[in-house]
Amino acid sequence: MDQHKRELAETGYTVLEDYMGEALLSDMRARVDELFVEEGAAAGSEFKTEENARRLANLVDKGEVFREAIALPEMLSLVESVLGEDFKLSSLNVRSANPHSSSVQPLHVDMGRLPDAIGYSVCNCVWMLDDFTLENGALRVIPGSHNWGKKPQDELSDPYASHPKELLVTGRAGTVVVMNAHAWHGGTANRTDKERRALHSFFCRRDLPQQQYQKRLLRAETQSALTEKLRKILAMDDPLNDELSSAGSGQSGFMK
Ligand SMILES: O=C(O)CCC(=O)C(=O)O
Repeated sequence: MDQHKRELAETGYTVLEDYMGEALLSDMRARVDELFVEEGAAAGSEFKTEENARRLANLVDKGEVFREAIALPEMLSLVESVLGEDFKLSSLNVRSANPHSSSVQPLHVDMGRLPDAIGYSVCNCVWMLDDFTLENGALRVIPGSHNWGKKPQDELSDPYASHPKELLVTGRAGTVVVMNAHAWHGGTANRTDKERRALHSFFCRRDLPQQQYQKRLLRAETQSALTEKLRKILAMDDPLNDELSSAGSGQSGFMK
């Protein structure tokens, strides 16, 4: 774990190979596929839709398998190494890059945020539900860019273009990438005939609004069954979060 923390601190991301285990992976895939069918054209609408990708949102409310995933200790300890102990889940979504989708996401930092006087404020975990390959829309990241203090849209003439320093993060389904989300990153084109599914567990520092205000989105029966640990991760009992998140100001543009 120390090695992962070092990598995350130095390069801005670290890869936990086969972290999910077979049961969690197959349960999550099954639930994701079921939700895409159930929700049809409305899928992702609590958050946003994206050309060339299908999305699901508000997943804490939509399956035990998702609640299990966001409480896994190694992942949380890596998130804590970026954000400090006062962090919370900001949103839990799926993004599935469509087959034959030629377009890439622009290089971006999540929520358009730069590190501030307190430190880092955003951290994203990308759960590979399919193998990420050089062809199917793997995540690209620019190592070290979390410490540049700059946004790609202010620095690059074309944030969609490939960058000389970018690396493609490939891996087997079941692998999880923990990423300091101030690092410049984005999804790439899927040139295959199969979808590329990923779960994003996105965390932020306590003083920021949640991207999806959990207290408003979770059904009463989901809320009443949450463990203490989950209540903390979701900031269910934090008046500051109610103040910050109830206005919905955590939603942002095209990406996170
Ligand atoms: O799904 C991916 O590979 C990355 C997506 C991403 O960076 C985003 O939607 O903000």
